[in-house]
Formats: sequence, structure tokens, C-alpha cells
Amino acid sequence: MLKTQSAGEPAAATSVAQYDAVVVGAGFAGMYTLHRLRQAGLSVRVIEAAPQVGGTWFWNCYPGARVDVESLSYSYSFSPELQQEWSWKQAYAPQAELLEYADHVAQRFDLHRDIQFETRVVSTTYSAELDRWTVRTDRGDRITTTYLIMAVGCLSATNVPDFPGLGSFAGSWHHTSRWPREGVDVTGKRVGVVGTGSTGIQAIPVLAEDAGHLYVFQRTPNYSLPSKNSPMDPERERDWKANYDEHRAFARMSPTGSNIGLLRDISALSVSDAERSRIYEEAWRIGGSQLLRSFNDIAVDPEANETAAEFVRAKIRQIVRDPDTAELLTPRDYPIGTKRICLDTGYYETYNRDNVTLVDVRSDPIEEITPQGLRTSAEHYPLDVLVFATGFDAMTGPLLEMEVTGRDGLALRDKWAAGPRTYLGVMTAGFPNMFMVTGPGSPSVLSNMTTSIEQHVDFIADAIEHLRASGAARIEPTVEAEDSWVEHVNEVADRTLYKRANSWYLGANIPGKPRIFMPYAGGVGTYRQVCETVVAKGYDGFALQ
Ligand code: NA7
Repeated sequence: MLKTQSAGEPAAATSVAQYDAVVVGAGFAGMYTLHRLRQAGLSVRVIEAAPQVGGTWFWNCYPGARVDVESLSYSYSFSPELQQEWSWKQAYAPQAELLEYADHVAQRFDLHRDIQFETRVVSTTYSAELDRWTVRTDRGDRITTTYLIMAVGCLSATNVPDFPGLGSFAGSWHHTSRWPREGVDVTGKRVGVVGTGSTGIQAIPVLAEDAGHLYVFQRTPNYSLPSKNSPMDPERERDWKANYDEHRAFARMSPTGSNIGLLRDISALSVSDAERSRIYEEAWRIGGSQLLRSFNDIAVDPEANETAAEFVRAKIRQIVRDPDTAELLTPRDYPIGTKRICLDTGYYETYNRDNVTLVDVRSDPIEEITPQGLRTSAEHYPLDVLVFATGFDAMTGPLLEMEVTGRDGLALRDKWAAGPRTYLGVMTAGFPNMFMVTGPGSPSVLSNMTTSIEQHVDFIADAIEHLRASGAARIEPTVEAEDSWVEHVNEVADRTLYKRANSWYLGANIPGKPRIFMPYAGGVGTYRQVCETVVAKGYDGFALQ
């Protein structure tokens, strides 16, 4: 039976229903999309795999999980009341606090009633005849919708390496973003962690406190800066609450969508060695990622970049007592900042503990998982718990996990076989009325996600309101606009040092994934201006029919 749904009317989990908009995902992107579209008078259904809101912050509940942007900045700006009433307890909120925040937002804006939890979208298919999308879920729902908004997150498809023998492991193993909600008791146990990206770097110091012995299996060392997390400074909170408009305006036009701008508009090479060291030392003391914004050419000039990289290398040598371990922890083969910079609490110091061993799996690769532990080419490590901090099939993974089929039976998987192609990272030609929040080709993962999410959701909601007001049924980018945007995204990346690292930005962490630099490196402020110009020119590059 086909049932027409009006705004706000709840739907039974298995009914066949039609909506104005279906949103996939109830993380920060999906929640705000629901709020905006409901305000615009649309009937909206959100489909979410988890049992509650929060997205990334629901799934990533591993020990030590914490946001790497200051919480005051990593928060919604759309509601002045919300900004005033919410108080962050820590400068960089831990996962539990972020989840509390997400839940508060959902309660405050009465979002739960339009979200169907514990349901995964398996396919979405466009019908030109009906001019609608059909969404199918793993619970057997069939839902039709005019607009389809993919708010699936950039880092939600987990990457568990295909190690031989994993199934035989007699202990317990966990990917960090599927960490058991009841926690994992590692007290006194032999624990192995594979992976030293942001996640490993956050989890390792916490696991080391309780583990009997912790083995860290590192393939590539990462640059990490101290976050210097602390309880919220009441003075800072007062300042933000008094000047939120100003702080948000700054973030929206900044390169990274955050509140750390460029600290000096001069080259790192234009000052004396002593002055440069003093500047980096001060940034290290304050903490956070501002060391990378100390000068205007760290991201683009190899020599300037090397000064910052070398400063961090010297810090590692200073902190880590064993010179061989310090050397292994020292990144040498890619510029600093070309992989997501890590922020830590006591990461390098952890290697001074007697119960922590660093294993270099680049020179001594992992061969197999055995019932008792992990075997490298040189040694067998007996383990009780194995932790995979091995990251994600980033950006495209969550979209391609579903069967997404556009006009004329075009599968998104086929269209993107050689890498993602989008216009502005928000739509892709051949998929009318399907929008992506922070999709590939937008600043997304190179930015403060909440700033980019709000900008995209506003763009999408405004476009839908424009369509409805102008009587147009659908919007879709032209192939020409898409081609030139893809070319532009590449050109901009080529002006930076990003492609010098084998990062997940490039898809390099997933065997067989096409190597395409996926996010837009032109900066959040610049990108916002591009989007505003597109709209001012009547949705330039889009076909509205
Ligand atoms: P990342 O940054 O992708 O890190 C994954 C880590 O796992 C990295 O050190 C990888 O080494 C390592 N890895 C992956 N596969 C293997 C295999 N097969 N063998 C050994 N080591 C492996 O993921 P995170 O979860 O840490 O961070 C993702 C983002 O979340 C982060 O950037 C923040 O934005 C939040 P590699 O470097 O590939 O040699």
C-alpha cells in the first residue's frame, strides 16, 4: 500500500511511504538537514544505521576518542539559543561529550520523531518516469522521495585489513570505530594495536595505562602535535558566548573553517632560524594545530614545510628516551600536514613506558594473525586483544557501499570507477535531486566538519526551496560544469604538497582504490564564495528543469 506522508507524521518501520526528502544518516550533517528541510515545510525521513544520533561520534567510542578541533568551534552555529545554552566541559571534547551534545540537539529540535534508527539503506534508485528516488533498506522498507540527501559521513566505512588467519584469532579483536559500547577490559592483557593514524595516536596512551603489555604495530610514523586539552576556561567560554557571531563569521571565511587563521602572512624562510624556532616553540606550548599556520607557505613550499617537520622531529627525539624508538617514530618520507595532522595527549611519552613496545611493520611486515597472536616476518607476538586502528575507506566508501543508481540505470560505482566526479562536491551528473553533504570535491575533511556541514546543508536546503518556488522539478549538474570542477580540484591540489603523501585523502590506504585527491584544497572561505557566486548566477553549472 502506498501511503502519503505529511510533515511530522510518524511512519511504521516496514510501511511503504513517500516523502519529499529522504536523508541517509543522522550524524551532525543529517540532523541539521532534517531541521532545515522540516523548517522549509518538507516531509522528511531520516534513515540511520545506529540506534541513536551522532554518526561518527556514535561509532567512534574507542578509548581516547576526542575531537581535534576546539569544541567551541566544532559545534553548530545555526541556533543562537543553542550556542548560549550549551557549555562544553573540555577544550577538545571527548566522544561521550560530543554524543551528549548530539543528543541534546536532537531533543531540543525534536528530531527523533522523523528518524528511523537501526536501519541501513541498501539501495537508492532513480526513476525518470516517476521523477523520484526509491530507497530500500535492510529492514525491507521501500520509500520513495523527491529529494535524496546523502549525509553518510566521510569516515564511516571501516577498513579492516585482510590479514590471513584473522578468523582463527582466539582473543578478541575490534576495529576502533566498531568498539563495543560496554568497553573492552584490557587490564593486565597483552594488547596489539595496528595503526598509528589519528585514532591509534589517541587510543595508544589510554590503552597503555591498563594493558599488561601494549605492542604498537606501526607501518608509517605520523606527525603529532600536543592538543594541550584542558577543562574549559570560563573566561574563554564567556568571550565566545559574547562574540559568537564574530567567531563564526571568521571560521566561515577562513581556509579551514575553524578559528585558527593564518598567524603570520610571511614565509617560514623569511625569518632567522632563532626566530622561527621561537615561533614554533610557542605554538607547541599552546597546543593544537596552529603550528601549521605559523607561516603562509608551510602547506605549499617544501623548504618551508621542512622547517616545521624538522621542529617536530626534534621534539620526538627530545621526548622519547630510547633513540631507536625515537627514530622509528620519526616521519621522514612525506611533508608535515599532508596527512591529517594528529593531536595527542601524551602520545610520544607513552613510548617511555616499560609496558609499551613499538614494532616496525614496514621493515618487518605482518604476515598473519594466528590463534594466539600476530606474526610478522621476524617474530610471533602473543596477544589477548587486537585493535585495528586502520582507518576508513574515506569519502567515497560510505556512498559506494550502497547500490546507488541514477538516470538510465547508471550505477554510481561505475561512474566513479576511476575516482569520484562531482560538481562542488555536492551533486554528480546523472543523479538528479541527489545531494551529498561534504562529498568528494568539497573542503570536507580538510576543514572543521561542522562549518562545512552547515554550509553544504544550507546550500542544499536553499536549492530545494528555490526549486519549489520556481516550479522546477529537478536539479542536476551539467557534465561540462562537473568536468571543469574536477579539473579545478586537481589543479588546486597540485599547487599544494598534499599529493606527496600516501594518504587516505588520495585513496592510497585502500588496495585497488583509484588514486585521486578527493577533497577540495582551495579553502573553506574560497569555496563558500564559489558556491555563493554559483547561486547568484542562477545556479550556474546546474540544469534546472
Ligand atoms: P588513518 O589515518 O587512515 O590511519 C590508519 C593507520 O592504520 C595508519 O597508520 C596506517 O598505516 C595503518 N594501517 C592501515 N592498514 C594497515 C595494514 N594493512 N598494515 C599495517 N598498518 C596499516 O585512520 P585513523 O582512524 O587513524 O584516522 C582517520 C581520520 O579520523 C583522521 O584523519 C581524523 O580526521 C579522524 P599507513 O599510514 O597506511 O602506512
